[in-house]
Amino acid sequence: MSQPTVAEYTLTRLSQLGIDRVFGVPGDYAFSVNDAVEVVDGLDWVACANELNAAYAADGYARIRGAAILSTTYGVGELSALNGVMGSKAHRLPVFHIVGMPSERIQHLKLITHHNLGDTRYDRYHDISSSACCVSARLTPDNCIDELERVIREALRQSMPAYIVISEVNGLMPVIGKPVKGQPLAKIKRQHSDPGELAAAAEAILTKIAAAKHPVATITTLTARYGVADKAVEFVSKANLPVAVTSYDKGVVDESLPHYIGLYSAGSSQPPAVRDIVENADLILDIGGVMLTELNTALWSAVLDTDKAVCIHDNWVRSGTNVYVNVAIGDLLDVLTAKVTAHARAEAPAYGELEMTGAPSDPTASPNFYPRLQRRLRAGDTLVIETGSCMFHLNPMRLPAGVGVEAQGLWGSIGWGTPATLGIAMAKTEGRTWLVTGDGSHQLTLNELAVMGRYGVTPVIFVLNNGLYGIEDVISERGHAYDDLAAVNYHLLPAAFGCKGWLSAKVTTVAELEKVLDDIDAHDGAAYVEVMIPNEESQPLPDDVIDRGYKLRTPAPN
Ligand SMILES: Cc1ncc(C[n+]2csc(CCOP(=O)(O)OP(=O)(O)O)c2C)c(N)n1
Ligand SMILES: [Mg+2]
Repeated sequence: MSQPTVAEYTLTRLSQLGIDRVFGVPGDYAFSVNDAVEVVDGLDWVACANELNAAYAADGYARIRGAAILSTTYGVGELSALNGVMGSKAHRLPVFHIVGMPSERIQHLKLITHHNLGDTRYDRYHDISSSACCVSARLTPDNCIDELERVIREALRQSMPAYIVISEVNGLMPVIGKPVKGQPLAKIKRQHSDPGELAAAAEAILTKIAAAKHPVATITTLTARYGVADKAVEFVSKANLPVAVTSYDKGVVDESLPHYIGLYSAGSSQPPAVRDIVENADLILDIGGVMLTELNTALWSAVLDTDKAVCIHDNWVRSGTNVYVNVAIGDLLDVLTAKVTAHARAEAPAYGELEMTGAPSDPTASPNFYPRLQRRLRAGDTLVIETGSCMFHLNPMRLPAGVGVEAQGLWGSIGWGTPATLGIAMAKTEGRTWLVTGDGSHQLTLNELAVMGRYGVTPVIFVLNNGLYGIEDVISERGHAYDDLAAVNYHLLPAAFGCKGWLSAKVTTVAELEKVLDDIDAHDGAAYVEVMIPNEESQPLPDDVIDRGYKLRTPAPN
């Protein structure tokens, strides 16, 4: 068999991880990559509406499959994708960003071509794009096989994006050397531990658990990124520890588990008793490393004693002032699970469904929308939560058994949710993908609906139409014109974008909402619902909330 080209080999090798789509926008410098997608077995091209959307879609896909491929062109394409790729870095997702660039013949002759700044410097974007990644490589026929092994290993070890540059001419040349046949992601050991540090960390943690009277565990999304979320749950189940998650980690634990006590969000914990359980615990076993951002701690109102916490990070552990390094999170969970014994555990506080409110003729509003949504989610479904007011309703809401969540609670780039829903829905093999997005966020990336329609993706989308950047209106005090949005007839968009077989509706009353939810239950396809939400919900707010939000009170110095 003849040798594959650099572009073909790169895509083949990455697809062996279990990736079956390439999200991107074509470009003449990237044609070798674009063409290769058409000939590599098991890979399909997803033609996104723009590179930022493609990056968000790849991010969503990587959340479900563990890794993703993004393909853009030189300069204009890769730079447009940058916000999305940086978000994947923040959220620890191995997205392989493959960029086509002008050929070395052009570069050596110092010719000026399009997407260049006119100065014949062809390396200008490398540092910018690679800063959104943890590893980068410029592939040639000679280095391709070795370099790809290095790039894949590092991206998986750090669970972050990788930047891969292939020039037009190199992309079409055969690789030199013996191609490597890779393994699916689930079979790859991504990190290795130092045996002495691993044993010492495990011993220290087991001793602390045995001595604790009121221990509590937290599990974060980092465990899912390394494919060890199930191990974390197995460990806390065997140890019989109560488990809380933060907003940032919503959905990483099945919320129907008996060990699950609820959302820890300092002063906004749900149920509220979770705050005391976590803050008064004599041991907080933090599996994955909780993010102490303002959004995750009700504006830094958390009172967590780090002396009482043991933090298990991706490859290191902190227990009080002891730090253990080169301890892989998966290895540690294996040792802990094998050795831990069950602890006595108090009954979890009551944490039921949201209360049903609203008469049939009442206008739709948050208090009557969320309880109805909650009761429609089913095991196997994924709920995508966009940044905006909806997260303050959805994060405290208890998820039905077997429902997962994806959100962008750290990077928080509005517009992420719609294309991420495309990627998530394409990556999932069962269950529905539900998106809840504000209208303002949706406006940034709603052209991705056409892509969903084209590829037959069937999400259920709720666009909350309050005519405002509502959450910003909350923070920026009331009534600023810059928070007002153009009036869009959202429910007409699926038809305009050519989405066939989509159920589409606008709901203004509780009766209409209930009817559309019944219709969605009975409909085996995509649905798009514009839900009218009164803009008064965003204001007026108590002055102290505005004050805390707007002035972004920073934590007091220690
Ligand atoms: C890319 C980007 N631009 C701007 C912001 C600032 N921002 C955060 S939330 C938000 C408004 C969201 O409005 P909408 O989606 O309508 O949700 P609502 O709160 O009204 O329900 C804005 C502009 C951001 N986070 N990301
Ligand atoms: Mg809005």
